[in-house]
Amino acid sequence: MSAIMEVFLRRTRKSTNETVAAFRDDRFRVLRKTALPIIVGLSFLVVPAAYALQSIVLDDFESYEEGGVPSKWESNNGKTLFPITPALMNDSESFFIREENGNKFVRAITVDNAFRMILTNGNQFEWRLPDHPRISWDWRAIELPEGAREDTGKKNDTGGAVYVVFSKDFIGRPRIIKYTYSSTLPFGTTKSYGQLKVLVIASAMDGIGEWQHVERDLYADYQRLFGKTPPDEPLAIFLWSDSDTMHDRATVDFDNIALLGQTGVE
Ligand SMILES: [Ca+2]
Ligand SMILES: [Ca+2]
Repeated sequence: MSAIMEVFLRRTRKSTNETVAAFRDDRFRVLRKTALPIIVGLSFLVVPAAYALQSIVLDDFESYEEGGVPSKWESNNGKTLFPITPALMNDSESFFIREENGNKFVRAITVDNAFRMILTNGNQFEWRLPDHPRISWDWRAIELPEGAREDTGKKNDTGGAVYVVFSKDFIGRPRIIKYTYSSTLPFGTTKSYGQLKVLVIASAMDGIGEWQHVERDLYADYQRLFGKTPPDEPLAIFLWSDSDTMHDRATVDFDNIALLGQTGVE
């Protein structure tokens, strides 16, 4: 266990001492597959070769057996990381591989509980942000904790979230952007929990039950939320689900977690 991992794993399921800073921003965009904007400019045609790097597919879940668990990923107990195994799964937290129409994905289910899947930079993958400044994934909310909202501690559950852990500050607190599929808050809402910034990029207000494609410019998001340039080597990525505060349940599917180069849509 590295010191860095120990630091960010101290960030647990509940946070306090918040300040409210919710606002909307049209720059926050969720790109639905059916409405992917086509933006082709001259700059696209003259992109330097150095930027034309291939995407890093962190997981498309096709390598696993249906009904299995995503064993490439790890979970944690306090500071200790360990691979995900079927023995970790139970009635209140399960992340199993499902298949529909020939495509496999992971289904995150929590019932009055919380669970995360972790990939660590330098362990399961190698990532330099200048080379791959964007992250993308597909997700589908099946059910979300009723009434949950990320801006209120007594209701703070997120049925599905993706965390990007960037670095730690001078006293060791991890700097994180938590991208959420919110039960109640509108798209574009932000909430600051100190070094943990929550960004609502999908909302049940706009519906659930359909696959959505998400693509985020991590430089732009970090600059907006932290007011500075992000570090070159982020630490980790989590997939997350919790329903423990509302004592409810959540079911969210994840697929195609990838890091993208500069070339392409922006
Ligand atoms: Ca897949
Ligand atoms: Ca919670």
